[in-house]
Formats: sequence, C-alpha cells, structure tokens
Amino acid sequence: MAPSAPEYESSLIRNIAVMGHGGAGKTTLVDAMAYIGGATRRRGHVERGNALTDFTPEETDHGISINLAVAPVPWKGVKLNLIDTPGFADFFGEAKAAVRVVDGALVVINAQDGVEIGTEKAWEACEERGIPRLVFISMMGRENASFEDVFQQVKADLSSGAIPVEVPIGSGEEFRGIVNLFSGRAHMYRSGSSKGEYDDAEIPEELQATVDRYREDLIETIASADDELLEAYLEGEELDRERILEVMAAAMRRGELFPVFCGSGESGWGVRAVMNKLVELMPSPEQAGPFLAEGRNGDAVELAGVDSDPFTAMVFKTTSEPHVGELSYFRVFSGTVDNGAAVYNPAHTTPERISHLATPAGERRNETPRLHAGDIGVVAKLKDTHTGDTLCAEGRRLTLPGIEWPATDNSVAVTPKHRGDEDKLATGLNKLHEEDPTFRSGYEPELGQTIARGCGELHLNICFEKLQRKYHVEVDTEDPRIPYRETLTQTAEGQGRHKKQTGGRGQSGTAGFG
Ligand SMILES: Nc1nc2c(ncn2[C@@H]2O[C@H](COP(=O)(O)OP(=O)(O)O)[C@@H](O)[C@H]2O)c(=O)[nH]1
Ligand SMILES: [Mg+2]
Repeated sequence: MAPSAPEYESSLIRNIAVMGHGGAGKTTLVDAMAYIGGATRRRGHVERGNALTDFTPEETDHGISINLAVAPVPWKGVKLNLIDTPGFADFFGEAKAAVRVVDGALVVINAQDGVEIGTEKAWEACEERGIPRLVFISMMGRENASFEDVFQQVKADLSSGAIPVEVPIGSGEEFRGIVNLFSGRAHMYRSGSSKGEYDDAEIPEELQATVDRYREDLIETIASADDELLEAYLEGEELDRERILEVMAAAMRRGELFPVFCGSGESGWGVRAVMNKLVELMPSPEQAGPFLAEGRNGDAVELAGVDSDPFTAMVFKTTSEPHVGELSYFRVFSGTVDNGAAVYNPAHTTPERISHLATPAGERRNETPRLHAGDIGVVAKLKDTHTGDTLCAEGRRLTLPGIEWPATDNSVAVTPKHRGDEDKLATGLNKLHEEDPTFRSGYEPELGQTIARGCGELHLNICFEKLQRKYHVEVDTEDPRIPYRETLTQTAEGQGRHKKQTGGRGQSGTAGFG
C-alpha cells in the first residue's frame, strides 16, 4: 500500500468517466492528465504496457483497456476522479458501471476516424443518465486528422448542442497550437515539451476568419442559453467570463450544450485546457445531486451529495488478485466514511467493516482516513458485498439504484482441459462472474453442458485467459448443443398423439443463470 492520500472536500471533487470508441486515445489522455497534474512521475504508454489505467496482464498483453480504472488527478486545488473505460463493445459493461457512478463524462474521439459505433454507444449511456459531457477530439497530430469534419459528425450524429470552445492551428504534421475561443489567444506548443507547455501568441492571420466565425457561434449559443446574457449580448455589452462559464455549466447540466476541445493525448497538447474546463464546468457531487435511493420500506429518499446526509455508497467494481484478495471500488454518494467504520449492505443484510480505506490510482491504493461525499474509494476484503450493491449506515438502510448491465448474447460450452479440474473450473467461473457481472456461466441440464456467456468472442476469450492465469484452469470450448425438443408424433401403435412441447426458446437458454 502506498502513502496516504490527501482528503478532498466534496466541493473539490469532480467524478468523470472517460468514454468513447476503442482506440480513440482515452487511456493515453488519462495518462497525460495524470502526469501533467502531478499524480504520476513518469509518462506511461499503452504499447509499453505501463499506462496508469491499463495494468492487468490481459490489458498489457492485448494493448487495450479491458477494465475500468480510476485515476485521481489533482488540478487547480480540485481532484478529478477520472474513470478510464474500455471502448470495445465486448467490455461495455465496464463503461456502464463507470457511467453509473460519475457526474460527467469526457467523450474522446479520434480526429482521424471521427464518430464511431463505440462513440455513439458511450454517448447513449451518458444520455440515459443525463450527465453533462465534454468532447475531446484527440490525435490532432495524426495524418488526415480533421477537426472540422469530426465536429460536423459530432453535431450530426451525437448532438446539435455540440459547440467548439477551441480550434486547432494546423493538423496532422502541421498541428502546432490551439486557439482558445474564450480568451481569443493562441497557445503555441513547444516541441519536445512533455507537459503541454505552450507560449501565448496572437491568432495566426490566416486563421482569424475561422476563429471569428467559431467565436461568434460560441458566444451566441451561450447567450441564448440565458435571457439576461442574451440581452447583454444584443446590446453589445462585453460579456463577463465568470458569467459565461456559469451559464455554460448550467446548460451542460440540462443536456443542452456540449463543449468541444481538441489536442493530442500523446504529446499532452491541449490537455491542460481540458483539465481547466473539467474543473470549471463539471458539477461537484453536490451540484450533481440530489440522488434517489430507496428506504427500508420501499420509500423514495432524496440524498444530497453532501457530508451531512446519511452515508450511502455504491460498489461499481470488484477485483481479486493473488496476494491481494478481493477489492471493492465504491463511490460515496452521500455522507462520509471513516477507515474502520462499521457499515451495512442492505441487499445481503450483512454488516461490513471498512478496513484499509484507500483511494485508487491505477493499480495502486493510497490509504486515507476518511472520504467525503462524492469521493471514490477502495476497500479490501468485504464479506458479502458485490458489484452493484449499496453500502450504507447501519441505522439508516438505504439502497441506491443498481447498474444496468448490457445483454450477454454470446455463449460457448466449456470443459476443463485436464481431467480432475471440474471443481477448480466451477470455482473459477464463479469468481470470474464476481469480478465481471457480464460474464455468466452455469450447467444446463437440457444441453448437458456448462455454458459460459459474455458480450462477445473477445470477452469470452479474455475471461478464459484470466481463468488460466488466476485460477489455473485451462478450458476447451465447443459450440453449445442445439436443445433437443420432443416434437415428433408418436407413430407406434397408431396412437398419433402430440406431445406437449416444453421449454420455450427464450427460457431454455437461461436456465441456471443468476
Ligand atoms: N499519434 C497519436 N497517437 C495516439 C494519441 N493518443 C493515443 N495514441 C495511440 O493510439 C492507440 C490507442 O490509444 P489508447 O489510449 O489505448 O486508446 P483507448 O482505446 O481509447 O484507450 C495507442 O497506440 C496510442 O499510443 C495521440 O494523441 N496521437
Ligand atoms: Mg483504453
């Protein structure tokens, strides 16, 4: 366990999921933010297997994010709790879990490929929760990168409320700076800089017309979100920066405006500006609330995201590793929790103890004596608490709405490769489900097979890799058998009686799944 982490008051916390299509540059961007914010001492790289939020052996082997992971980044006195999520459909359950516990999202889009299926799915998941979103068009330094094209796609495919607050200076190899439309100044990045350092400059002449057009759009859009501001704008008054930000944040919370940024996670260019705006525009836990919970008798209870309300927290991820044991990652929705506290799990009517309370940072855990409302923590060795469960104060039993998992529509039959491994297989399969609720398995008597279900072939294969690494069982897979249905007419003795068909298609496949 690493050294202790500083405590952050609720008003100084922003919980943000980093979402988007696989390969959009999310993990790289999170690593850049952690490095620039001083949370880490060296830059990590996805390909080198040392990015802060891609650390499991399966992730470093495949070079992609498979699990959600938390990166706390201190910036301007605030803590950005970033949750990096995988973008591939196979691991969408992780993105859904992250979206359940954050108050805003940073949607990353690669400037080469634009809006992809994973971008749309991520956007939809945010829409369902009604959380504010900020869009980052990354990889501006790549060949064929186009801010304008991608912005038009965002407007057409995601939301007409998308509005650039920056424009890039050059793209591809020519990408060298960004114009901030609020300040009307250019940031020219220093080549070779590792933390996105820039020189302040005038807007390049050839870009002035474009900047004017975007700037007018931006100011008009913001002004139309607020009557008073609109009036001031129409009367030609200079608009106050603080007031603009306030109006913009409110419009974002209403789901009307989505500011668009650009840059490169790899070089760190444009990353500081995004961090500034996450601090300024994303809601604190209190602003994001109230949160709905269910009381002991099914009554609806509103909880403010503040320390003075009763303690509630949601477990959004469970992992277990050899030598570490089980770890439960949770977000405090209301109240506070102290290390050593006795809490309660209403779903399993079990008391639990918070021991070794910590905040997660990639695979590290930093011990902390207390967490305030809104913060994200991790605790070891809970007795009977699972992903999606609520933890609350013993005296005040409250349950938060759980996590909506994506459908698991891929299935395969499994048998242990080595004789005698049947018990190990059963235990391992259960453990996999514990860590990943979108992986399910069970013996299906109708088929005479043990069936594993997941969100895709890659998902299932990676689950079997984990099974081998952590639980030392290798499996052979085959197609599930087609269920035999007794529909033949009995012809013997000329009886000709139809047997009643049992087990509809929909029911047969789900037997034995919890
Ligand atoms: N040129 C360039 N490559 C990038 C940038 N950001 C990420 N990459 C690379 O693109 C690939 C996918 O990035 P990653 O961060 O894993 O994307 P994720 O799947 O969204 O997390 C990796 O090989 C990164 O090194 C960038 O800003 N510029
Ligand atoms: Mg990733």
